[in-house]
Amino acid sequence: MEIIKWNELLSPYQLAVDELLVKFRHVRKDYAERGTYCPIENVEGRVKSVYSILDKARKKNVSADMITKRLEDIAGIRITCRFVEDIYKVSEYIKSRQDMPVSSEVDYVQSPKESGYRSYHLIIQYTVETAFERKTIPVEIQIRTMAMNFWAVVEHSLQYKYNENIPYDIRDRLSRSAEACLALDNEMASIRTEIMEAHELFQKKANVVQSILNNIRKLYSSGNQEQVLKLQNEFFTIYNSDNIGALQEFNYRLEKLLAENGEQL
Ligand code: 0O2
Repeated sequence: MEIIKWNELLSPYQLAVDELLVKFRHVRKDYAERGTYCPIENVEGRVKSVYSILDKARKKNVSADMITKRLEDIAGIRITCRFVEDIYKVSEYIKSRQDMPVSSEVDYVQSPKESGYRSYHLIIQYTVETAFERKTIPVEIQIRTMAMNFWAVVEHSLQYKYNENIPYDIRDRLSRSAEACLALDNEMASIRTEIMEAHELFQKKANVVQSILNNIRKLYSSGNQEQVLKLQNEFFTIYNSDNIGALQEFNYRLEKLLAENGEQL
């Protein structure tokens, strides 16, 4: 067996994680620009450290030359959602993408692990092109709610602390807190529509205010500055009234003025 060049070996995994982070963050941006609720709340990624790879390989009895064939979570993406329903929306979305072919999936949301762990796992076969090669590698995507994530992160660090032999009383409390997380997810699901509407309203307001400010700036540099100052004062009055319809109408007026001035919107 040859010496393992870990940096070279892990480089395509890092590229896969970097590319996938850009893609999922862009999905969030697309939703935000439309002012619609995004089922992805947060996305993070990592390449397993060499120490964790060796540790997992030892536990699973995988020889060094089989590591990249047998360990499918060397590259990992974690997506957190607000609601359980969103987990399934995100997983369906991933399955619909051509660049993320799914090779396996496990639903630990419907069938939690004995530990209480809940999450949706997908393994995708993702193709990267490095400077020297084209390579298809497995990437594990974990999709979970924020409540599930909170529990899993705490439990994971306890497993690490106790070398996977968590004392019975702590395991018992973890089990009860897993139930509390499940209850929280269920409660949140029951008020999902209200939360989504509030989120969308906020996003719509933020977008229209941003557009108004851009339009005022364009009018200021191209037209009658005294008139634009009056418009800015008018904007503040409308803004304080907290009426999205009035803000949209005001923005429409600004766009008309810009069009009359022959400005690009
Ligand atoms: P890390 O440090 O997060 O990477 P398999 O052969 O498929 O049964 P594998 O590969 O362990 O075995 O798959 P599994 O069980 O789906 O676990 C993959 C990852 O899910 C784990 O990676 C954890 O991140 C997470 N996970 C699974 N079970 C638990 C659990 O009971 N508690 C917590 N907190 N996380 C869990 P790693 O390599 O264990 O850890």
